[in-house]
Amino acid sequence: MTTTRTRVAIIGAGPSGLLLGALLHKADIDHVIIERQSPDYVLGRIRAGILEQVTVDLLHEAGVGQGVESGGTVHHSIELVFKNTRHPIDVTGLTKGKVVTAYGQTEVTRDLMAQRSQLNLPTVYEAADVQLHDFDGHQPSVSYTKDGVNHRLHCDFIAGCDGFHGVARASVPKDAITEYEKVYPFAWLGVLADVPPVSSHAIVYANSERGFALCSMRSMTRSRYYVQCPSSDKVEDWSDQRFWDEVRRRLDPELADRMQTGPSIEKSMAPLRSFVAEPMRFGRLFLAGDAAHIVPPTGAKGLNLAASDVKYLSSALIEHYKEKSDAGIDHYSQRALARIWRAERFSWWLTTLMHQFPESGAFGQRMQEAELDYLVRSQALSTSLAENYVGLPLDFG
Ligand code: RFL
Ligand code: PHB
Repeated sequence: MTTTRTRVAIIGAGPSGLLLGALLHKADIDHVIIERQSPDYVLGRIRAGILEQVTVDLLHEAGVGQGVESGGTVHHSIELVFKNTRHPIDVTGLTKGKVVTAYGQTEVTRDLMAQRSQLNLPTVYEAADVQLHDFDGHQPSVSYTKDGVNHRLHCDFIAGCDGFHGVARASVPKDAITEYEKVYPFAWLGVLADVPPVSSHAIVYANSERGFALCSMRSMTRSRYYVQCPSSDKVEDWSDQRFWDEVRRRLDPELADRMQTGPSIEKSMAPLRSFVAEPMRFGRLFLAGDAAHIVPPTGAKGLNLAASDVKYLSSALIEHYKEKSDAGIDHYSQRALARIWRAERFSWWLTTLMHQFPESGAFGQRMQEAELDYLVRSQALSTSLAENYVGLPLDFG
């Protein structure tokens, strides 16, 4: 058994853990990241694609803004398709100049990983049997096994950045945590392909009687598409041909005609869920990102919420070490949850508006179409969509 010490033990090397590590490093606060998987496995998970300005600013603050600066594509609008017709929403015009940036989670993760290895910051990959100890007391620690050797890492604080299925939230006694959850009765099937995006200036969100479809991008030569499908479907049920045919049927005729298709380089299913755990602090343990909350991906908020949690948490830890004040630590949970619930509402609303719900039938479809008709004609509703899409400021009243 080896024994070491650090100030902050971070569980999980997804975007939350890596970004927290980068911000702590900038403030000279030593930390170790412990990750269950290998770097290649982490990079192989294709997920988010849209970054709010708050997230882009944080990447710059963390010293990894170069990638998004050169490889990201700024979007000023989104396109809503319903009743086979496309309607642009002028997001920038409705939000006094705000934008979002198309830049993949894989790229964000790769940039953060590259910085860590360049700076030689400690990351333990392929750590097995990770366990959290004594976070309710004064001497927390994390134990794990690597290559058959047992290790124990003593620390001041533990940051649980280990995603929805991680060990951190599961280590909290059941009576100390309240969980709120909604599971949707469908999933998204996603395909990544090396074809130019059908719309490079805006993400396309399509409501159709056959279900939801989304056209997104990773670069001018790489696209990401999704279709709503039954949760019971398997990836093997969907040949590339079936997938592309289905996307086409859910778009307006012009986009359907213009869309270029090609062999998938990744294809995966994602269940849709809304979830919040309260609180997000338990003594010397903090939860951040998907470890504490999940949004359905429709609103593109998951990674962005992870980034805002990490901003609040890193500021709180920096305040603790530099200013000897625990005010930030004491307010972390409340501050993060206020923004999280707003994003939960937006993601739930957009999911409900855009997807086919098996139980609501033709009446439900007409209600969605009436709301979408109203939305694209109403400055008030379009503004509400736009201001939530670009993301709330870190400190909103
Ligand atoms: P992650 O990315 O799940 O990383 C957690 C890490 O912890 C590791 N881990 C452990 N490590 C040690 N010990 C254990 N016991 C561990 N258990 C787990 C895991 O291996 C992993 O490396 O969580 P994090 O860092 O909080 O990041 C959250 C984001 O990944 C997530 O919110 C987004 O991907 C959500 N999301 C989107 N968010 C956006 O902001 N914009 C988007 O456009 C967007 N699109 C999406 C999405 C998520 C999707 N899926 C697949 C759910 C599109 C999709 C399809
Ligand atoms: C993506 O590019 O993966 C993406 C974009 C927008 C969303 C969800 C996912 O709302």
